[in-house]
Amino acid sequence: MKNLTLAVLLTTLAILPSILFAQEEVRYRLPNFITNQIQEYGSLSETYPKFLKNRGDFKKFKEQTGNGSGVKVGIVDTGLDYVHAQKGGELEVGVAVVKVRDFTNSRQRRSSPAWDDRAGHGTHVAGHIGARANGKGIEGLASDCKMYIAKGLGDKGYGTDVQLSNAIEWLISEDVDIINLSLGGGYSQRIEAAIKKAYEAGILVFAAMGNEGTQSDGHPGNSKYSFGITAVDYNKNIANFSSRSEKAVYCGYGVNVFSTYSGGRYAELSGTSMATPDQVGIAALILGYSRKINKPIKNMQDYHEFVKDHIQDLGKEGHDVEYGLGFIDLVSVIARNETPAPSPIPEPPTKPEPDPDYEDPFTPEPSPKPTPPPVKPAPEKPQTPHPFDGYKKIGEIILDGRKIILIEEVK
Ligand SMILES: [Ca+2]
Ligand SMILES: [Ca+2]
Repeated sequence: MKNLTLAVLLTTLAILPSILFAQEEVRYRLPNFITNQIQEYGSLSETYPKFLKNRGDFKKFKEQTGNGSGVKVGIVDTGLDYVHAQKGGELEVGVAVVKVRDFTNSRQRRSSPAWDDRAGHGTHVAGHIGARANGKGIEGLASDCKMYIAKGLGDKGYGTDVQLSNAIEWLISEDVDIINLSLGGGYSQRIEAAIKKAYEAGILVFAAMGNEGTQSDGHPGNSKYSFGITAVDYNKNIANFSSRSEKAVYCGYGVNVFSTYSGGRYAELSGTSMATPDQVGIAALILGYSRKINKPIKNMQDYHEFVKDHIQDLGKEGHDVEYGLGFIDLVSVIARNETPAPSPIPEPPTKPEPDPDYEDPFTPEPSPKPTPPPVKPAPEKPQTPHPFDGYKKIGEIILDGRKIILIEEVK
């Protein structure tokens, strides 16, 4: 009898968490983002996008900060493009991307795994943060960071709060430092609980404010456990589509952002979905830098303390609904903390070691004949002024309600 009572008690306890969340599933989605142009793979030598070039001497600040080295960035989005992810690709698995996992029960296809990004959005976010400096495609903000990709939004850009909170829980268990949430919806207790847990674990959570173009905000961008991000153009003017909110904390470049896309392609997209990884990439640099100078940032309060005197106030004086606290001036953050290098002794070159965290998502597949990647000589040409130079428009298609301009190389 005693045992039975215990069994009943244990069963009741097991049910408790689901009682706590006795609510309907909440559907979350990508904020409506704007697709400007798409470019085929293989046509780019490495390009430095404006989100890098518009911040001054980016090569110097990448070097000074450590380029995100050792910083673990989690992304909950539509997955990772399989073409870009394959070894030798732009977001080569095992270097920039450490782990990839599907939480949406997407279909495993003959041509690609379940975690493949068939929407393009998640790959765009990932490239903005961490596309490798590998001589092709683009270079991301913190191109030496480690990315953990959780596919919490399915192939049509939607996910339930159950899928998304599972994805966030996984990232917490992987001990990531930062989480990117370029998504939004109505309030969800599950999501709130998951990001509160991340917050309490000292993870910096960044979330998109939404693309309503009005004073409004989505969850979890409006949560006190996240940094809500609005979008500005390269002149640091608020984007017309960006949601405005009292809950906005920082703003980031989110207009005409050029990054990696589905099918091995590249695309220029606009949205607070793009402004969020812009701030996550900057945070990865700042976090790595804080460790380098032995003032490690351990939580969101620390982060705010570290940057607060280096925020360019925009718009109305002080905090405002359009820009939040403003635009973080990375160069100023470094200049304040930078001391003249005391050691003239050059450090011995370190050999790259295999990453213990690296989980090869390709392992289950028996590898066919090893095909050596085509060795291309490093392009001698200086970088092209704009990635679309030399292309002409050949048509337009509507995909998932978004206009996509097709372009082709002009020979
Ligand atoms: Ca690259
Ligand atoms: Ca202001």
